[in-house]
Amino acid sequence: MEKSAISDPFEKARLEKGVGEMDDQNDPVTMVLGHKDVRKCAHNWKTYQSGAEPGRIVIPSEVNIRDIRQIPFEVDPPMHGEYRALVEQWFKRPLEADYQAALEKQIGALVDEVLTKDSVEVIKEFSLILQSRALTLLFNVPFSESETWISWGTHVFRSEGNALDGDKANILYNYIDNEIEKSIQNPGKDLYSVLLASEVNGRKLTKEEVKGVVVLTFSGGRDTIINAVTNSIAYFSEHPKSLDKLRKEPELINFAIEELIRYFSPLTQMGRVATEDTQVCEHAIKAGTRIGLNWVSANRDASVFENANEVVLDRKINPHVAFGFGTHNCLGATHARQILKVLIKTLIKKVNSIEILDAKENIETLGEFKRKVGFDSINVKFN
Ligand code: HEM
Ligand code: EMZ
Repeated sequence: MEKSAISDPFEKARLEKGVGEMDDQNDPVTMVLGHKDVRKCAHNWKTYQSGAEPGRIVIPSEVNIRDIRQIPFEVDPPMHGEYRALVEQWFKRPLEADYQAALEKQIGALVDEVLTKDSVEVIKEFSLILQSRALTLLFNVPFSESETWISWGTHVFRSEGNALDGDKANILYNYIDNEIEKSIQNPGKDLYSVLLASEVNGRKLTKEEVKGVVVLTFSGGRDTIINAVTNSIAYFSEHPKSLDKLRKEPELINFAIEELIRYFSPLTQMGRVATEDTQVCEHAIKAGTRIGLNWVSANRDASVFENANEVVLDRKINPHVAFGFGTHNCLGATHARQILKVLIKTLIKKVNSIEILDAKENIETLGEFKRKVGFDSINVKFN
């Protein structure tokens, strides 16, 4: 099998039962697997809430390592809408020409650098750096901040081997507290200052609320982007013809981005807590227990996607849910799409081929299911 291929472990359960069971730190999850059911449950925030105990809708649950509520992610309507309205425009800035030009400069320089090396470990020497640098644009802070962020590694709450890591979370929290104080003393045009100046329900946001938005901006867009970038490099390495096709027909790039995101689905699932006894696919869900909106399984649903297990680069109708669905759909999607667009355009311009030297897969275990997320490490040579 190709190294860049990602198979679908959920097919049988999706077809036979529509759900799959997994335990997570003694707080089991009923994973919803079909595209229609995932969208239905994501839409139904009254029955399946996000505003539970902070950390509980994340799988693996983060209740033991944080008590800060991430905003707007762990808030339900109507308050969710109030918060979201504050940041919606800010998260659309990646569409601006200046933002794109800065991204092109950053990614161009990084690709030039890796082209000079005999071997590049893509995660640490490419994707993590790319992600951290690009995030300085979203925060609107100096480029040099990215050096600190790179030192945190690929996940802000997890260490090597994926163990939840409270000490690591504290590094992030202390950093953010400090940045918030700096912005209070000296307001600027950065995300912290903008949030500190904004109001909900006629009052200023509290420091705790600002922190809740900022933590989410750091954590939501980190391993997801790193996986998307790394998996894209692996894919184009093994499919040079796809890169040629995009070189000749750049009008297909936007379709290719959606298709790669569908195929990789960098965020496997997100949980919700049931507020009442209910059912999914005739499977009882008790009030107070968790379901998982399994985006990755929904994105391989053959009743929606023809040749669901293949990358169809120019797939035209692509209602994937890799960025979620409904109320909480990904705020960072504009930034993520822009990164992939600039990455692909830069590869087209500067890179002839990419050779995989060796790779170690990153496999998530979800009950009986084993899902490949991407790589723990992957060494390549850029030519
Ligand atoms: C929400 C995926 C990149 C920030 C979500 C959700 C998904 C997702 C599936 C829905 C969660 C839910 O329904 O509970 C992804 C993927 C990404 C990506 C696949 C990259 C390829 C980013 C980036 C940022 C970000 C770069 C910011 C820097 C957020 C935020 C939310 C969110 C703030 C919550 C929105 C809300 O609650 O209204 N993301 N994400 N994401 N994402 Fe992303
Ligand atoms: C949470 C989540 C956000 C969580 C939209 O997803 O991303 C995960 O990587 C984090 O661990 O805390 O921010």
